[in-house]
Amino acid sequence: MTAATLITVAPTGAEVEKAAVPALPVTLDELVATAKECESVGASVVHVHIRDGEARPTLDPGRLRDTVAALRESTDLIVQLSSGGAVTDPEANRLAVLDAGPEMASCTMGTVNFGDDVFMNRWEFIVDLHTRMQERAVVPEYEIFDLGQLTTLERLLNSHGLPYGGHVHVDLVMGVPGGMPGTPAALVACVAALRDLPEGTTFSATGIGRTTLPVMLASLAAGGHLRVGMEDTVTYAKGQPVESNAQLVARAAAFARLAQRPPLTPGEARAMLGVPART
Ligand code: KMH
Ligand code: ZN
Repeated sequence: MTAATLITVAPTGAEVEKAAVPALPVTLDELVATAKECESVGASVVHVHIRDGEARPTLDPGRLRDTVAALRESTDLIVQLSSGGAVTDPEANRLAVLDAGPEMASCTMGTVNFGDDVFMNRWEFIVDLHTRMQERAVVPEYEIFDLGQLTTLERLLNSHGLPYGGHVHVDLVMGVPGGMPGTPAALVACVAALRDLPEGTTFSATGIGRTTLPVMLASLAAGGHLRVGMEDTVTYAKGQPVESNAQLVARAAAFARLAQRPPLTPGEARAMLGVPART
């Protein structure tokens, strides 16, 4: 059983609309303020999607660079940029995310239906992303939306080698309409499949929408880590909108402490994930 808990906050995402959820952080100032609050209550990684001046998702290279710099200056959080972007983002723009110099980036292990859309991740694109991360010293977090994507990860590592840093960390994104369900049974099936990945592989899990709590509790029980945030859920409890990302991180940290697995600090998280210490 892992001794402590990595808590990742995914504060914004690409799908939730600011107009519908005013508490969603979309400007750089809002994102930095959110990140600081989340760090203070137990987050050690921030999974970042950014928005443009009209709060629409964007992969604008200048904005991404400014975001990485601002988060590094204001927090000690590990900055993980999303290479998934929005379902409409072209592959070239998603690859170019790495040019912004993040410590980590997400790397999704396959195509999945995504509500009424399709989140495209061709094999050749996955290989390109993985090898560019190796070359640029970016530590991946492998995003898993369905069980078979763990087999794709095994294929990737066998054919193209370990990620930069040598440690394999996966994030189970559960409960997306079109992907695996956000249930303890599905999580246990994924945990069983992790046995085919390199020794020491770690996992986080997040449940979309109302699957947040069962996935969080199942992950803690199975020795996993946690991702929470308004990218994944905007309802705290029935009829109660999420007030802030920090509210979700504080709840995750409280559950982690109850499980006798308190939150990792960012420094401890870097050591676990193979991300170089900050100098
Ligand atoms: N917005 C989704 C289409 C990632 O960040 O890498 C993709 C996503 C995964 O959120
Ligand atoms: Zn994301």
